[in-house]
Amino acid sequence: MLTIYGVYRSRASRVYWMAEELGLEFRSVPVLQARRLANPLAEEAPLNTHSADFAALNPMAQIPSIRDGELVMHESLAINLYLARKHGGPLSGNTVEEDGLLTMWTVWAASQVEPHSVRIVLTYDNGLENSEDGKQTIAAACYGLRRPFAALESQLAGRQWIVGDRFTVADLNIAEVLRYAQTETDLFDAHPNIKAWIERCQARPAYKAMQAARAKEPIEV
Ligand SMILES: N[C@@H](CCC(=O)N[C@@H](CS)C(=O)NCC(=O)O)C(=O)O
Repeated sequence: MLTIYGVYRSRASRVYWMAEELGLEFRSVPVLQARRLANPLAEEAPLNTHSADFAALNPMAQIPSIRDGELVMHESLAINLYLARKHGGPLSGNTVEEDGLLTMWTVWAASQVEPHSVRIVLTYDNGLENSEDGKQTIAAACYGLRRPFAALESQLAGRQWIVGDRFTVADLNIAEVLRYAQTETDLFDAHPNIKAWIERCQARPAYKAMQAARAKEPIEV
């Protein structure tokens, strides 16, 4: 059975959403971000990204990781590409060419979008969104997102989904990376194709199931 290491309040959310989409049975092993703990190396600390047991599994010291049979994998977006390819169906590529496009859009999300969107969500996580520094960070991140938003807005012109005519792993991966910027409603209002598309993605039952599980997880640890 697939094992997912992580918590819903982390980038593991992407993998939990994917597992729901594919209807996979999975086991979840809670691993917290070390930064959320006062003393992650304390003997009584819950399993976290700095724990020796987790380091033995993932030397990158980040969540999520998965174990699937003999395979151990890290990197949320790559894990989702693997799960899509392994389990097939509409979320994966129908052809080698489609597969190439799913990879292209995923790499684009990781390299062009996430460095900016993550700065926004971390500013909110740290409660700094109303501070001068926080406002500047968010403004700079929105500026960095202008080209990626323009590119995605044009890709979605006249289409419902990013690759092919159906929801795929590319939609899921990009929607999760863009979720980190969703507090910036002006940005989404200025890009109606993206706004409607992310609403379609987030209306999916599997997304809602992931969010329901996430809501049950404590914020304070
Ligand atoms: N590119 C990696 C990034 C993983 C990552 O940064 N995960 C964060 C949680 S969202 C983490 O584990 N941080 C370690 C920590 O805060 O101690 C992925 O997408 O899986």
